Amino acid sequence: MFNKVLIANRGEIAVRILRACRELGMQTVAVYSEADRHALHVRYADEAYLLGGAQSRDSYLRGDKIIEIARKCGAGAIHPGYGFLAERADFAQACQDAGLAFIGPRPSAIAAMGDKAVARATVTRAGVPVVPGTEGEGSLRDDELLQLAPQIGFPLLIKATAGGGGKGMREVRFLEEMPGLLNAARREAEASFGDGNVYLEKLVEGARHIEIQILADEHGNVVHLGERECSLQRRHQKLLEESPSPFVGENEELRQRMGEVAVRAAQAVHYVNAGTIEFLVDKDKNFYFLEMNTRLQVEHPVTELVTGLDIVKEQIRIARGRHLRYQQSDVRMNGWAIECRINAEDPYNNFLPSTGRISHSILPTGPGVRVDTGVFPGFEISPYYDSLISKLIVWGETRAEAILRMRRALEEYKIVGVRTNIPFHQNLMDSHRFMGGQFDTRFVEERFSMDAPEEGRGSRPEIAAIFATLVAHRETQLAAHVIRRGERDTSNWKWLSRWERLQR
Ligand code: MV4
Repeated sequence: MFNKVLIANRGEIAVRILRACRELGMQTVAVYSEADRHALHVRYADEAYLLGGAQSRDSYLRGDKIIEIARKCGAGAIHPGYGFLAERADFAQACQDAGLAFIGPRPSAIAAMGDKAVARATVTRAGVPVVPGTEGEGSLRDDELLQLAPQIGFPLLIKATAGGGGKGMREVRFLEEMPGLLNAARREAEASFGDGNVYLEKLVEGARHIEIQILADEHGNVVHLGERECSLQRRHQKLLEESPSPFVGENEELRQRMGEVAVRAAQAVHYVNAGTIEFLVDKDKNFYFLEMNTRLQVEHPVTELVTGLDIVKEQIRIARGRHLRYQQSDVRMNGWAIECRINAEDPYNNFLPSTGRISHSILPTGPGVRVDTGVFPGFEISPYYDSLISKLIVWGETRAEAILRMRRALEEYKIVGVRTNIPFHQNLMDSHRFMGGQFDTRFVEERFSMDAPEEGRGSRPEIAAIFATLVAHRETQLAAHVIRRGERDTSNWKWLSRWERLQR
């Protein structure tokens, strides 16, 4: 039985996992890259070991080195977080071979769900609905796919079997354009995954992306923790998630059916630990299995806030061989939670990543507000990793209260030094379609536009420097004086001039 855990990740999720370990009384080990010497997860852990260079392949992807460190320092388990090694069956197997607990599913479950064609075939046999498309687990040649396409019907999608995240995906509207698109999809899949295999699915238009969180122990017990609405995304990057889904809402019957199907999909691969089943849900509320994510997900906190469960602690308990302490009927969803992903990117410039040092920041706090972050003032946002600065998560009794609370929290949030997508989220909170819960996966890219940027934004860097200095000296007082509830416009620029007036 382990009581020392190595966290094979960085950023906000490494800190999140460290906190769960701390609460469970476990000892913690961090690993880090050259770029992360001063990172929060390194400071937070009991011990920390350098892996190598800033590039992921020299550090966080070095499974061999990570296992060696775990053995040397006496860690009994590895938590992979998300990304990096989290869904590598070979890494999970190597942990097992080294006598280390992998805090996640068995290698066989990762592999079965990692190949999307195998996953489709496996869950279909378990009675889980999938989008009509090609069947079976074997790889199909172009001539076979071209022959099957008219039976499936157009428009359809070519998808990579090794895929996920939309890579190697192509929309086909008619047969004549299919050979070229097959070529392009195979090439992209080969370049991204080293595997050019593809399969076909009928295109479901105007669908929502709704996923179900499940937990499974080693003794055959599986429960679901309700759904998350994940349709608000851009180029396959989720930007906002909520639970419940406004589309499922009060429809307990739909929630229950989706939950039962998700549990069946997990059971089909003898799943253990936390996992997520992604569904496409069409206008008529038909739902179809898309894929299963065999890891802890970025957006897990919204489920935590509505169910009151700590998913990471549950993962650790499960990996220690414990039984789930509750049945499906004990799981209740209470209130509403929304998560905004705060990214270092410029929403006024095509969401271009923004790098640099966070000179100052003020985090929103107060009732119903949670911020999961791995950065702090002085931290350098580098181009080596994803642009996630933090996750701002709020809880409210109702969706309306959660939205109002999110607006309040976004106003309080101040980040100086890099551009962030906070203005995007503020615009989104004001959007009538968002407020009405009327959006699908195309909404952000096709129907949403930002207000014009505020005057002066980005034009006077010296003011940013002055502002930063002022904040450094008067951080708490400044916040107390200037931030008033209900003031919509609290951009850094207006905030500065108001502060200056107060000083006169
Ligand atoms: C689909 C689909 C419509 N019909 N499959 C995108 C990434 C991959 N996980 C699956 N994806 C989709 N598969 C069928 N048969 C639409 C998407 C899709 C999507 C899915 C979830 C979240 C956002 C999306 C954005 C565009 C397309």
